[in-house]
Amino acid sequence: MADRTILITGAAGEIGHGLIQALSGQDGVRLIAMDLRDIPKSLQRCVDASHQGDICDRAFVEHVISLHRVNEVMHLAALLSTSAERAPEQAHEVNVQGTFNLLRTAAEQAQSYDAPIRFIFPSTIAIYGVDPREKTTLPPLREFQALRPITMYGANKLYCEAMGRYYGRYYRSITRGDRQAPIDFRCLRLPGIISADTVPVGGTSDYVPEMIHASARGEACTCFVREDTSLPWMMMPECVQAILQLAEAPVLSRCVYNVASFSATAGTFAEAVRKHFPAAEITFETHEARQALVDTWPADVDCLRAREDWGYTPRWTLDEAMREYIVPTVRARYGDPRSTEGNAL
Ligand code: AKB
Repeated sequence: MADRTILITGAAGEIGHGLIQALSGQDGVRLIAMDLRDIPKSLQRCVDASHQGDICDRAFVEHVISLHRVNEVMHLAALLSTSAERAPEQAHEVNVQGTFNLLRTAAEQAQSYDAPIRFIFPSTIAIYGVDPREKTTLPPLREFQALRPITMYGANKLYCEAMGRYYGRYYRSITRGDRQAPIDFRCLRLPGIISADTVPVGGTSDYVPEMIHASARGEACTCFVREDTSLPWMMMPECVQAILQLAEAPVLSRCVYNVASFSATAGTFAEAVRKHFPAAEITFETHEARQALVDTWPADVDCLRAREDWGYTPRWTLDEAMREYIVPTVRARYGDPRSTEGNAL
């Protein structure tokens, strides 16, 4: 039997793709993919089993977890911030009830086999809520500061962090005696993530990946936030590596960790993109409601605890990431936008 049987929810999403590619074929690892959407054939080939279905359906979640005797969950399925503001009740259902179904079922399975289940939960900078007037003067936020989300997505994720901590530390504390808690809950608060392979949908930090992919395809792009809007960022390979490192870390002093590689404004990204794609047509036209969301997310976060506890280290600065990761990958994908030849793929 494999040492790790990992259930990946939201497997067909951006992070799911990256994680499955990184874990596929590793010794002692069985991968079980789950998604509401069709799981592309190219991903199905990299996993041991895949299931299409809804994490809100408790019977389905129970069936998959017990069928494969899952001992690790990487729970990526979620409605992101912009989608969640468009359908807040549905977001609550997916982001909270779906997470609860997974935690509860995993806890039951852990108890029946008397072995805790590791549960990796990507949270977000949207759990923070800073005063927009103070945003650019605040020092990088620590994990316990400014926990006042203004979005449904941020509120959902913050609550699920607390629910995970409960299952990981305090579950049935009055009656449990000296038995260990059923869930080994580990959470990263992710910044804006940029993938050179995929374009995100439904997030509010999507303006940077949109700008990069449109420019690489030779298309014009309108950025929906102001040029001076700053957020923390990391590249997809760094995100995947951080999730794997956290999942494999032996001992942790806490459940929740900030991670990010650098902080940058939308204007700085536009300059970096123009440097590599001189014909890029990037304009700025503020969407006030979406701007208001990112104005409450911190410009930077303090990652000291992740560095100390499990050796998190950013791999790239913005310039390095453009040079070593983004530009070569998008050029291989779309071709050179100045070329008159048809673009690849
Ligand atoms: C979003 O924009 O909703 C996400 C996030 C910052 O968590 N990318």
